[in-house]
Amino acid sequence: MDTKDNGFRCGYAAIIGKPNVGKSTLLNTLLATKISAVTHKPQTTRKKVIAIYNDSNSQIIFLDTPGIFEPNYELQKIMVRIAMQTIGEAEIILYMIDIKQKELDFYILETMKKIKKPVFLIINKIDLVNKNSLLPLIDEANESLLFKEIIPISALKGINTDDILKTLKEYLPPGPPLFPRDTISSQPERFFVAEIIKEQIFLQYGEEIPYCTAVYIEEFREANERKKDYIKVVILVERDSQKKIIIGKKGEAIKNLGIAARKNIEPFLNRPVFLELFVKTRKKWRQNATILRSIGYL
Ligand SMILES: Nc1nc2c(ncn2[C@@H]2O[C@H](COP(=O)(O)OP(=O)(O)OP(=O)(O)O)[C@@H](O)[C@H]2O)c(=O)[nH]1
Ligand SMILES: [Mg+2]
Repeated sequence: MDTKDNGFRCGYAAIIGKPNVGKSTLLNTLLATKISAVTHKPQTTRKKVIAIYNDSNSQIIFLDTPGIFEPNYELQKIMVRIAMQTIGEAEIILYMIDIKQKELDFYILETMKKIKKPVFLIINKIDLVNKNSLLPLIDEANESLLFKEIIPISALKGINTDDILKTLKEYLPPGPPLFPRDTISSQPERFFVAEIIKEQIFLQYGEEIPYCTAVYIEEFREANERKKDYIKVVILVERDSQKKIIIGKKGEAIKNLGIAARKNIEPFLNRPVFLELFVKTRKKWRQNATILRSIGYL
């Protein structure tokens, strides 16, 4: 199909906002695929996630970002930097807030003022409140004059999410697709495999464990027709006590982690895998630029 002169539209849209507002959930709903990690805990997303929406007359490259918040240590600083840089890469910004937030976040609003790009305000989780409680927030947003569009949605229930696609297409520049139209991401499979394992760590372990943990893929060997892919995964922790918790009594916890991760990796890759998990202690890895670089954060 010739996509040059037939009204085809293509461009980048970044989803930004505080941690836990539902950015990654929106991405999954818009793509009707589980692509970005979602948990009930904040700071689930640490790296930019690229997901490509394709239909007959558009290609929208969505950039999911880590939440913007006051960072305390190097890893968190990097996460916020990634989110801010991603704003620069997109044509349109989807600034998402949680309806329960009640008011707009001052720090992020200040940033919005400096952006010379269309910003949509996406008010998420409207399934949790009655419609009337939306009105003060919409008034405040209108008065700020910062937003080209204001779209209340439920990312989880898929309420009004099609409006985002429809409206985005009106703002995207005309032009041919930048990626092949059957592509769902420009990031490699191993990136998503690490994301799935990290998601399971967030879901299965309590308190500080998820935040002291990083996952990276040390080896990813694709199998020939009969065998399974072999994936060797390293889970970094900061202390030996955390390593013990990850492994659990008689290795029970890490075994369950492996099973749950594999259950999610196999449908994603659409093939069976052999997953091997190793835990390594690296003191203060979250502060260490060399380690952060070696595991792909810098
Ligand atoms: N009720 C309700 N819950 C939602 C909705 N959207 C997301 N959630 C929940 O909010 C929590 C956080 O969702 P995520 O998509 O991980 O949020 P995020 O903004 O990507 O979070 P970070 O990656 O940590 O910045 C999860 O428990 C979601 O199920 C929604 O529309 N309604
Ligand atoms: Mg996220």
